[in-house]
Amino acid sequence: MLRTFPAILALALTAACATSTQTTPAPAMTPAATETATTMPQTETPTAPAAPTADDALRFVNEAEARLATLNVEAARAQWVASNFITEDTQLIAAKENERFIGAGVELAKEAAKYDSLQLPYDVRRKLDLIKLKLTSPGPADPEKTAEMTRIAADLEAIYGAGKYCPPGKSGDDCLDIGEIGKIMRESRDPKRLLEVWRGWHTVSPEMRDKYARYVSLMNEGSRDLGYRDVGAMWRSKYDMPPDAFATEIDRLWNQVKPLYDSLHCFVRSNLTKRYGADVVAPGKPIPAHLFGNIWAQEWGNIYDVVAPKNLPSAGYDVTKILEKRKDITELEMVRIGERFFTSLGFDPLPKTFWERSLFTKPKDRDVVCHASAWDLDDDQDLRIKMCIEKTEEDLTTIHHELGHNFYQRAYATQPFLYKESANDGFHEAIGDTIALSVTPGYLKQIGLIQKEPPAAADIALLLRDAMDKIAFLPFGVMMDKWRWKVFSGEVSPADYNKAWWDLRLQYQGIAPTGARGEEFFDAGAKYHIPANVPYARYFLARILQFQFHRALCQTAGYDGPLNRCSIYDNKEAGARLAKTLEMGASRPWPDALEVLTGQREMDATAIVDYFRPLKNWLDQQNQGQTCGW
Ligand code: X8Z
Ligand code: ZN
Repeated sequence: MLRTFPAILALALTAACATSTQTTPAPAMTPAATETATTMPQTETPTAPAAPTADDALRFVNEAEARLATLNVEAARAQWVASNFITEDTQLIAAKENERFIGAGVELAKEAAKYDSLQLPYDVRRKLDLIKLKLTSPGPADPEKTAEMTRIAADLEAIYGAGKYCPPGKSGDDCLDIGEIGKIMRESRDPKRLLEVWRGWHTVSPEMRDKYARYVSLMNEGSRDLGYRDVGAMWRSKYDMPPDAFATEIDRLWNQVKPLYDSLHCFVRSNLTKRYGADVVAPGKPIPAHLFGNIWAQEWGNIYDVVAPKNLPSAGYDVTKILEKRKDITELEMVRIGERFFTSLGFDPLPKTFWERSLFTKPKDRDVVCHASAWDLDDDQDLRIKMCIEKTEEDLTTIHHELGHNFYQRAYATQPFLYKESANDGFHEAIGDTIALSVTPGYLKQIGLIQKEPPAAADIALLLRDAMDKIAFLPFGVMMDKWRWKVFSGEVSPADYNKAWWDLRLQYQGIAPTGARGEEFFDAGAKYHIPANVPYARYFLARILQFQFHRALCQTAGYDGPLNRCSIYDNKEAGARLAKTLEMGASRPWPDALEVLTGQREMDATAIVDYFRPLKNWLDQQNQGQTCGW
């Protein structure tokens, strides 16, 4: 989505802005001196344009900030409507607004580069850098090409949003949308049915293939105009470090957690073999992609029941079953539960308009983009989520995730427009998840969802259930952008899109499709963030960061015990520390924000590794005698 507005989006900017018709510089940014006619050359002969000065830079930044802020709000509103009512017209309107935004973004990014060699005050320099990096999909200099690019972008997202699998001979209501597909993946244990539905969903994306290839080429053209090697290099430049250093950073963090993933993979595979037989899940081989309870095999918690040993002391409750039974807990009430966690930390309740304007459940009468997102429509108080909530544990977690975006947006609402962003995009994705880590058995008991807290002996079961979501996700979080980086750089050409996709799925996740997946398919396109062009390294970073945040906030709360039992619910000290970090927005490089929250200046996977250490030891015992790997 957006590109800007929804915290997940990507096309243009990333936060919506305030009322935004301001055109005058904010007082703090007024030029120190104004050039007058007497300082201009007094000659008739044509001269080279005067070299830009620090005052020019300041004036430019102020004007650019005001202009982007205005366009951002307009594009956000058009995008909101387009995602809530998928029609030809709403797509065209959204594409048009996006085109205006991108046109301005490109123009301003080029202009910003003119000040590269000047010595400037901190805020002016930082804002110039942010202007240069604001776009996720930079448009080519030719306005017609930018128009084409934004139409393709709207089209791709609409194809995904309206996508359905129609079984042979079926049509209309008998076709399955992503919500129905998700339910079958979650609940069915019939490998034939799972494979059919898995293949069914992947019929949605082949029509995206040519459009996507063109989209990539147009974005690349735009990125080169701005001085980047390709769009991937531009995306990797957004982390206050050189792009190659960022790629190395991802590899470093991945190598810290890989042993944990390998142990989990080994354990899950041997139990899937027990369940489905060696002819379906072959020992020592990659695991078939359709058996994980999730259409993308990105989180595996839904098949916990298939892999957990019967003799393992259990947690004794199942949040999905509790939600199904509790008629008083509606989808809206699930959002209220999430909100109450934030208010317990000291944050203000969400505004009335949040409840009036959000989309909480799937409308019966129209296509909407159901992929969950959080929006900031006016860079101030008009916050919303858009979700097709189902009464499951997974969606309760996602609600916390989305609200994390909204509370972040509100915390930085007092910053100037260009700082209305997270410290880095991994921070935005990590906040709600950090809160969800505090949804412990103790907390569930406190809010009356369960009656009894499970004993310490249930910790392995609890950790295993968590790891099947959190640890299983990590290689998926890495490979998504590894694929795009290769596509953007040209290392992978359109003729090899699918091959490269499955090579990376194999290399990182140890999974494989059942049956050949040739180039007539475009399996990457069956994952929302590819057609929606949302960068994905952020989610990998968020998985690492959220444990680092959780550890630090639990320390702040004075907690001393196993981290999987720590909840910061109702702790105002932890809330204040979190709020202080969120309020900074993007005003400082991310290590500064990380230091405020955790005391550390580096992203550090030891928190997630320590959290799961007892499970890792247990898994390694279980795996004895197995041949792990693939
Ligand atoms: O896209 C999301 C959020 C919106 S930012 C629902 N997530 C990633 C995904 O679904 O693939 C959250 C976890 C990873
Ligand atoms: Zn998110």
